Amino acid sequence: MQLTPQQLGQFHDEGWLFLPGCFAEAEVALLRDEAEGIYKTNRQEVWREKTGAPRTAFAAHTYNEAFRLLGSHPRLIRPVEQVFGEQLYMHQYKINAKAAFEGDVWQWHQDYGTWARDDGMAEPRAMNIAVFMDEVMPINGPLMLVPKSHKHGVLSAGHDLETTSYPLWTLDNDTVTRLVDEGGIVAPTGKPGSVLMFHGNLVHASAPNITPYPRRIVYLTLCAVSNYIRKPTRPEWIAHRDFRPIEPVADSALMDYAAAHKLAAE
Ligand SMILES: O=C(O)CCC(=O)C(=O)O
Repeated sequence: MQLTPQQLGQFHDEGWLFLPGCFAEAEVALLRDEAEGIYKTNRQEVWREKTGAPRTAFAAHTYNEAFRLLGSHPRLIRPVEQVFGEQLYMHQYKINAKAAFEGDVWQWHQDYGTWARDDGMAEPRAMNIAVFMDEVMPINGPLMLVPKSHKHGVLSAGHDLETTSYPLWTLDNDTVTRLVDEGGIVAPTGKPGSVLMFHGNLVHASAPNITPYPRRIVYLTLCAVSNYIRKPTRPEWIAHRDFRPIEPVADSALMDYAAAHKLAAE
């Protein structure tokens, strides 16, 4: 999958791009099933909300075949390679749960702020590409983005260790207000299988999910190989040290695996 010049223009100008219908229901249904299995384990990679509900599962591409195939999927890898003009490695991999009733807030932040401060990443030549596993609606805690905020570089941030179970470098209200005055806020919504990519410096957040509808999203953090992290402080399963370039699998690989999996279950 290649981005058009118009899509690349929107990404550079606005800092985000929404690509509906990238994955078929059979592919996404498999991922949902596998995610539920992972959330039920007591692996160290499964991070929980203060209530005990799953918040995120890290590094599933290293121990789960379906998520491994997604992590090397050409529909995700090729567009990001196109933006950075080089091959990519996986810096981080998360399956965020935003569980029904219990999914907690993600405060306003920039991802590259964390990658630079905690992992020693040299430049914002990495980005998150999100795959919706559930329908993301205005009511179940969609990701909110501040368009154009990526043009302001790394903003000063405080390390919030209190608000949720997960430490995050967060922005103050004045900074967010100033950026929203300029760019507004968008909250892309859509069906399972939609994909959202956004610049590492784009300011974003999401509200708690108090609805009965889970909002599970997989995030691949893809980093240009030449921009590998120099001073990691977080565990390997949060900030990976395998800097080998990702070789994309066949476009049909996830669908083939989903079909085989379904047959085996029957
Ligand atoms: O999944 C969400 O709602 C937010 C996730 C996020 O902001 C992040 O992982 O940096």
